[in-house]
Amino acid sequence: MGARNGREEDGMSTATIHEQLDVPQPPQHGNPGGFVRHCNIVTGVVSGLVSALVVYWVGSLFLVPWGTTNSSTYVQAGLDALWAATFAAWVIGFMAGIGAFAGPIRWMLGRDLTHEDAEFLAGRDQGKARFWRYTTDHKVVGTQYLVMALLLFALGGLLAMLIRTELGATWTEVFSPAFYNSIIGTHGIVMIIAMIIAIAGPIGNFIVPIMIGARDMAFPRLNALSFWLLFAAVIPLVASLFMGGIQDGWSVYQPLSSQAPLGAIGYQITIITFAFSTGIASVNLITTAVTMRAKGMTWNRVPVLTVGIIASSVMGLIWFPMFQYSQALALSDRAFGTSFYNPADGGSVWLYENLFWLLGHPEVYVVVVPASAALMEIVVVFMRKPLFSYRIAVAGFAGIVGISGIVWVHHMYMTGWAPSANYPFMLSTELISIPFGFLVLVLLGTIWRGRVWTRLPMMCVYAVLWNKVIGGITGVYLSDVPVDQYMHGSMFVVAHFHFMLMGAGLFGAMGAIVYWFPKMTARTFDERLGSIGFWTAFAGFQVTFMSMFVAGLQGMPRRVLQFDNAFNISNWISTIGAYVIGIGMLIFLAAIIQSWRSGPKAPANPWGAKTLEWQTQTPVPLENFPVLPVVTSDPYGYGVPDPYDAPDDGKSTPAPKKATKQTVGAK
Ligand code: HEM
Ligand SMILES: [Cu+2]
Repeated sequence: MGARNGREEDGMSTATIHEQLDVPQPPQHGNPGGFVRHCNIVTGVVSGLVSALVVYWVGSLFLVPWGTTNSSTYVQAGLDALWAATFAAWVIGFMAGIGAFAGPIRWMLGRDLTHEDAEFLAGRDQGKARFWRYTTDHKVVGTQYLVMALLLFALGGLLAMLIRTELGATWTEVFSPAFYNSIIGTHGIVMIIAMIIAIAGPIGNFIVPIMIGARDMAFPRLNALSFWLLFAAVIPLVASLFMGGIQDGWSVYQPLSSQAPLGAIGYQITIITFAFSTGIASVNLITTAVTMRAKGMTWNRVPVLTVGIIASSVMGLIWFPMFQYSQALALSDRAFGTSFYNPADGGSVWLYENLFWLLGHPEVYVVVVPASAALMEIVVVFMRKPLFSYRIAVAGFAGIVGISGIVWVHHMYMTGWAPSANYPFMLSTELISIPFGFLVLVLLGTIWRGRVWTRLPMMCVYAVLWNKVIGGITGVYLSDVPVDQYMHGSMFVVAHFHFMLMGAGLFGAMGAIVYWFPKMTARTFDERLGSIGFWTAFAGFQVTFMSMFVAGLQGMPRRVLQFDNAFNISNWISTIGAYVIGIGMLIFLAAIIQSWRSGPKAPANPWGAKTLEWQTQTPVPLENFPVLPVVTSDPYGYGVPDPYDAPDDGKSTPAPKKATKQTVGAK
């Protein structure tokens, strides 16, 4: 990507510009950062726990006696209200303790943050401590999201191993039915949350601002808020595992969920809080991409990853509130005795299912679209070829954003809600495979006749292409009403969405993490160990879910503890496959941890890539660019003779600058 120096040609820092532009600075009160200097994750957790305890105690004076677990319907309502208030107190108390409200409170008190305060909040000169604080630097927030995603995948993966252990042990029952139910539901929702943040969180936050030539996100403090809200949101979900769990699957259908154990309250508070976190993150990503692009970066020069992240954020922004409402109404029915979903009092369970799936389906594209966009960034670098068609890629994303909101009823063909609507939704569902096909076409077109440089990120492209085709084709089968009449609720459906969410989403995210690892961690990723882990997991994945397709075709229902012996063989094979996934993922995780801790230092541009994030130093300075770049061409001019195009192996010296216009001081 051609770039030249911007306004800050003479290396002026933001502070100097403020002075020159005479930006009035509020007086500095005390040390930079003020109250937030004393806040971190520990003060957050303590403040959250204390708030929860106080609210529980006060509540137990008025609602139900301290320590009540559950009994009659009347007491149940009081108990639900008590725990809803306790979990809410945890979230608000934690956010206060980590310092999330310091900025707005100071503003209200007329003591707005100074430049020094902002620099402190950005984590300047704080070393590793900044990762445990309410830090606004997008690179820190991106790293925090990466660690959170890894933790959630570890929890979701462990639960998956337990599920497969139960299904593989056909001769006995390993877990109690109630606990097994909650493992399935918790596995599902934990993995969904992990997948939603997997790329938009780490890479969206760390890489996108640099990729568009900006110094930070549009709203740095909101950025930190979105991450710490996610942190606070996860705790009630984990707690719910010990409060009877989520007994009715990740979709927590009504009216079952209104009668389920207290764990359901934890789930509801988690989703309500998580929806705020994703909403804030989506607004931030979209505003950053629209308003913070480097000079010269016109829309047709915006890297495709950024376009994919915008598309995914738009879908999240539109549809996530549906999920939030669905749970807020469920909570209200349990704690305040309303009857939104209670047919006996004029409510409707179909209202719940519609609200849930209005998010439930677009959510799969919130996962798959960023993964597809990331792989497009990777394929051009390792095929050394321009992207097959930038326009078709953008059309694919736009098509998915548009159609993804009008397909949700394919999850409700069998509910009896609106049989006459089934066929129009069958049509819209099949239509979405067209823009989805565009994304596959762009990858294949770029691979076609390219000079492949086979490194791990490129291997992920091949793996995801295979999984996408299997997931896509089986999706078309299921979108047909007659087929779904047979397949609905079977293991075939489970295998299909794993091929999409995990096969395309997770394996794509693994490729993206490896590709941007050097820029994010300033370390070189151990590709040998990583490849062993990746391909082991990939092989296990095929075995696990291909045999689940078979079990589904044989008629095996999902979410069952006991089943007919006819399904034994496919379940044994599937369980062995799952353990192989587990081993592969552990090896891959070991490669991440080991490389991050002690991998060789990474050069600024190990892939010889052209997007802006590779044109700045590694480790990336707090301001991202010593001097803001100005863009003069699109980012995919690969294969065009350019002596500057050599991968930075740290040995060969780059060509003299006048060859092509590049960011001054990047190297
Ligand atoms: C280690 C790999 C994984 C294995 C072995 C695995 C296995 C399973 C199995 C066997 C079920 C069905 C249980 C049943 O209905 O009887 C299931 C459900 C589910 N899985 Fe996974 N899974 C894995 C990874 C993932 C990933 C990465 C996602 C990403 C989103 C995911 C999302 C889900 C969801 C949403 C459900 C539905 C839960 C429900 O019915 O409420 N899984 N998984
Ligand atoms: Cu769907």
